[in-house]
Amino acid sequence: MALAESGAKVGGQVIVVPGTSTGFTTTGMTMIHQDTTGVPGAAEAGDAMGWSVSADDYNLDDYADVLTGLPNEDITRSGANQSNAGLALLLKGTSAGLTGSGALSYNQDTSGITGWTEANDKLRLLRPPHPGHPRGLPPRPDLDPVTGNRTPAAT
Ligand SMILES: [Ca+2]
Ligand SMILES: [Ca+2]
Ligand SMILES: [Ca+2]
Repeated sequence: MALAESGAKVGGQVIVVPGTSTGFTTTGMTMIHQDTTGVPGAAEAGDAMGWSVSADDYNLDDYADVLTGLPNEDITRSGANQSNAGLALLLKGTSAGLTGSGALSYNQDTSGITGWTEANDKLRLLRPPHPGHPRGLPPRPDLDPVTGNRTPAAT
């Protein structure tokens, strides 16, 4: 289970609470934020990391990963600060749980993503809901985990 919570870490965080046969437990609970080793950027007040969370095995290694949105992350574009442009972070799941190592960051200036970074874009999750699925986001290995675009077929 992945939880987003405000009021704990400045800038927000994602907390993974392990589930057991008898319910959730704080044993092995993991908190990841922008000051966690390996996570791009830095935790700043108001970033709102965890505003959105989506757990899925995005890289198909059988460990659940977490895609989380930071709608109030500032992005520098062409030397100018774009306030609240927004960012999405993809956090990697491992056999030992969620980790900051290998975390990827995406904003509208990331190669392959349409549009560009502007103030108050408030980009969160880039992956659109799956058509026909009421809650969206079932595993779709044929779709780019971030943009939702169909990935080119291997040749
Ligand atoms: Ca930040
Ligand atoms: Ca994975
Ligand atoms: Ca934009």
